[in-house]
Formats: sequence, structure tokens, C-alpha cells
Amino acid sequence: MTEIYEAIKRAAIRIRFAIENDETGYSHNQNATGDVQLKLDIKSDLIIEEEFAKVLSVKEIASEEKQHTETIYENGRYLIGYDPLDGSSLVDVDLSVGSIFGIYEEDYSGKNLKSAVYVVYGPRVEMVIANEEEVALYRLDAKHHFHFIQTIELDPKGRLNAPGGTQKHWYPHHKEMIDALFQEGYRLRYSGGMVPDLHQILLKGGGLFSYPGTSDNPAGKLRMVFEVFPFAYVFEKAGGEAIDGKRRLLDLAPSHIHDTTPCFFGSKAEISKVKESYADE
Ligand code: FDP
Repeated sequence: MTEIYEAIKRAAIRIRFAIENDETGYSHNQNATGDVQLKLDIKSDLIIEEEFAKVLSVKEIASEEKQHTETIYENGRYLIGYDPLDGSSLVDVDLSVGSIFGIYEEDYSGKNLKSAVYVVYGPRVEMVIANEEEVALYRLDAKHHFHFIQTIELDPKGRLNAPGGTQKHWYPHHKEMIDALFQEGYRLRYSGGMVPDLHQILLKGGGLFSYPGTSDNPAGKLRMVFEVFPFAYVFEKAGGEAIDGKRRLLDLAPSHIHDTTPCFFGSKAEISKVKESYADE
């Protein structure tokens, strides 16, 4: 696992350099979900693949930017599902973006996720590693070294509300729940980048990030293997919860690597409100 973390650190340093120096334009390709890929998406994906190709414990990779999984070392132990540059369209407007990694064994189901890592490329580069022991925050320094800053633990109740999805298509019970949080005094924090939005909730004590199923998109937008399971793991290990409205996200298994699911990540108090609101749906 340590070698995988080291590969992610090397990839993050290279991706940061590409974000700062490369063109942000679109390529002529589409990814598996039909999004037109930015040149930076493709480059970040290649960088990560190159770094994982140096790690003998990596059996297979599944990238949000690739249609199919790819075998790396037949005798390797881990399968890695990753989103190379989440929120990449925000680079153009100079907002924060991120890379997300789920490290699985045997298959890409939530129960087989063994560790999760994400990197935030913001004013500073930060990396969070979650495993059985802890959720730990690291920051990149001028000597290209990620140094330990602190462990992360959510408060039982937070103050931030990050509601995703197009409001016009929200179901009525969802809208009522989001409105009730604002009525209680929760503050809106939503940049449109999942990584910095969730990072803010994790570091500022807690709150709720939601990307629900909607009338036009009942299965939501965010992808289980590359985005949802890794953050569900981080939130649970930090003392919070992550559900699809009713069920624990890490109890789900995709039938295809690009499957999406509605998702809610938060501290215990907010997730109990989600459960109440979704109980009869
Ligand atoms: P993006 O499409 O820009 O890559 O991964 C999907 C994602 O960004 C998340 O980072 C983000 O939270 C979400 O989509 C934003 O979606 P909306 O624009 O629908 O709010």
C-alpha cells in the first residue's frame, strides 16, 4: 500500500505542474459517460497510469476517463479505481480541482475498498489518506515533500450545506430537507468541485454534501467506483456517515464500473436528517 501512496504523490506533483502550465482546451474525445474530455483530463490519466505501472502490487486500474479496466500486473493484489482530475472544467476559472483514488481488493464493490486517497489542487496541494487506522492530511512543501499536518475527525453536527444537482429537478422531499437545513442556520458552500467541497466539510467540522437522484437523473451523477466509494470511506473513517438516502454507500456494488448513485456525505446529525426525509421514498 505504501508504494501506491508514493505513486499517487509522484502523480500529484506532475498533475499540479500540468494544471499550472498546460493548455486547458478540449480534446476531440469523449469519456465513457459521454463527457468531452479536456486535454488535462487525458494528461492526468496518462500520468497516473505511468506511475501505477511502476508498482508491482497494482493488479488492475479503472479510470473515469477509460471505457474499460486495464491489467497492470497479473499477480498484483490491488485494483485501483480513480478519477484523475475531478471538476476539471473548473481549471479554466481557477477554482480548486482534485484527484480521487479508491484502492480495492478482488472487485470494485464498496465492501472491498481497503483505502481511499484524494488530492486537492488549490492554492496549496493537500492530500488525504484514509485507511483502517486513521484519516490523515498531508501538505506539499517547496521541496516536493508531502508532510503530515493532522488527522481528520468530523464533529457530530456541522454547519455547512453543499447541495448538488439541478434544483428544478429535485424531488419535493429532498427540497424540503435542504430548505430545513438552511432554516436551521446551515451555510451554503458549493463550488461545483466535489473534492474541494467535501474537503471543506471534512476540515471545518462537518455538514452535508448531497448529490441526489433527480427527476431527470434518478441514479444521480457521481460515480460509485471513482468518486462515491472513496469519499464514503473517508467520511466513515472520520466519524461521519455516507448513504444513498437509505442504504450505506459502502454496502453497494456496481454492476458496471461507470455506474452512478445518489449520495449523501456528512456528520451523523445531518445524515440522520437525510434518513428521516428519505424513509418513505
Ligand atoms: P465535473 O462534472 O465538473 O467533473 O465529478 C463530477 C463533478 O464535477 C463533481 O466534482 C461535482 O461535485 C459535480 O460534478 C458538480 O455537478 P453539478 O454541476 O451538476 O453541480
